[in-house]
Amino acid sequence: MKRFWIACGALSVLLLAGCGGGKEESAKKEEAAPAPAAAPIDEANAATVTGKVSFEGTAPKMATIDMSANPACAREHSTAQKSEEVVVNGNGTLRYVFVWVKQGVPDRQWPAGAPVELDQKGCMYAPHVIGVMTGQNIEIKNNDPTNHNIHPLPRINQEWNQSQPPKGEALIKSFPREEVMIPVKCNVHPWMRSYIGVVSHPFFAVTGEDGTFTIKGLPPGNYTIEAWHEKYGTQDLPVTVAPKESKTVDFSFKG
Ligand SMILES: [Cu+2]
Repeated sequence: MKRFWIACGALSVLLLAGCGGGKEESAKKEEAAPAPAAAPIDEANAATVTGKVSFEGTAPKMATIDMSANPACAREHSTAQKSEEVVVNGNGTLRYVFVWVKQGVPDRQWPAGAPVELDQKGCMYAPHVIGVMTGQNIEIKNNDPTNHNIHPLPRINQEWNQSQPPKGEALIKSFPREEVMIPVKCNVHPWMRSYIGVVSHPFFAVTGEDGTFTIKGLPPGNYTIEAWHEKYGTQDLPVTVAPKESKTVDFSFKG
């Protein structure tokens, strides 16, 4: 640490600049290290990877959530809610699997999409799993007549928590670093749980009611596709796509 400050001081003299990581300095850093040259994305040759995530075995019984201590939550439901940790679809596939291209995507600046919504409805997060790009906005809504306190628990990004009043204004948040996955909890309602996948490119998807995923717009190349599930962990599969090619990559998790 001492050495750092000495070096820092010497540099300050040379550069006539401070060493506190001020706004000006970080702006300079960004200028000094731009993203790799942004050749136009060759959409005409883009490839697609699709697939499904099957579930083998017996689906575990999910715990019923007891909201009785929080009438404002309980009143929002006509039937008891179950944990969404494992949701097996009617067609034997697994829901809420985050599928992303883990390796092989060219290092460049990819355009981020519109904000992704994360709602708090009936004291449940909806949807249970979302994906965003680094820097892409997440619009966090509170549709409930009660307070929530949203609290992401990242290991790489910065942790924060913020309370949100009933039907309050949406919070707009983003994460600057790639992180698969960030668990999210509510400091008020211990059963509330969601996951956010943050990826440095737009090639990711979350399985829904039919257990399938589609990743479009991939440059031709060799990739590792990873499927992540909160209970069953991760699986990686390789795939090679030629220009305009569409390939299928199927995953299977055992219960
Ligand atoms: Cu809550």
